[in-house]
Amino acid sequence: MRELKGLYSALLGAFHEDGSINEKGLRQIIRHNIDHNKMDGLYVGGSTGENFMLSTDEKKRIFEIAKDEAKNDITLMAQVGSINLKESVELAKFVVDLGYDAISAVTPFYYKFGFDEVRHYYETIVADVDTRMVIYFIPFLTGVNISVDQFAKLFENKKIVGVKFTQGDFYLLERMRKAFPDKLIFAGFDEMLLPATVLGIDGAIGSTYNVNAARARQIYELTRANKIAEALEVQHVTNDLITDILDNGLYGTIKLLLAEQGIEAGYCREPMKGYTPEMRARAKEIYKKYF
Ligand code: NGF
Repeated sequence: MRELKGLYSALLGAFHEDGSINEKGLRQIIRHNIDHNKMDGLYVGGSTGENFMLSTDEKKRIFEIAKDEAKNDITLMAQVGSINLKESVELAKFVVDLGYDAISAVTPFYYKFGFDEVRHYYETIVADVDTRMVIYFIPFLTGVNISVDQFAKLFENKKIVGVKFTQGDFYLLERMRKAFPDKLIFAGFDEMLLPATVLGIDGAIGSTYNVNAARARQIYELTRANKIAEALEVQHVTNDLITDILDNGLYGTIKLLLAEQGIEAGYCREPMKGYTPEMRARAKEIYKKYF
């Protein structure tokens, strides 16, 4: 079984201006993450992949393209979560058949699901697949909070091996680390990679790693080597970059920065907005400033 620990790029979606999948661009982004960024893994079908705006067939096509391009060159984790549980089950089977190394699922969102419903959701997704599940915990977007005691109940299922922790609550992160030394914890906020690493995460999954992989690797390795002051210098530059990216529009700006490197990362999917001339010009400035 392949090691799941390490740094993952949350794979961007690549779309043509009409919203259809840009297969050539998607393949280029995947290769860039493998050959240039030297990532340990790719997180396919997450927020960064604009997954929640796609049809089931489009999600499947992206999972297929990613596996076809990456082959066994990198660890592949597929985000299959959806509030359509039947779709999640179908996607989980689909990616396991494709040979993905692990699955992940966002907590069910929009309706105010109780913990029993959340637990039923995860149990149902993993029931008929032989794979490892990483819970995607992102309460600021889903509104779903899970306590340490509730995580303990979810982790009773041995197929549920970890959590992608996209949360700024470091008290909770420390409690989780202490309570679950054998579970995998992946940090989800790139701007907090250093403190999350201090607290003993097993890896990280992020959107900005598509363009800022070298600095992310430095932060992760320097912190693990206890060179905190040096790591902090790199986190400072990284956070200046992330602040500029967020100001200009997160996923669109990352795509424009990749375009500066000759990668056809394309457009975002509607209703995310297209590129204004100002946004394009600002992305060029950001590129010059940081790369
Ligand atoms: O994009 C978001 C949502 N979060 C990502 C990451 O946690 C999402 C994070 O990298 C992810 O891994 C996925 O599912 O695709 C941020 O973009 C980054 O830290 C900048 O805030 O907000």
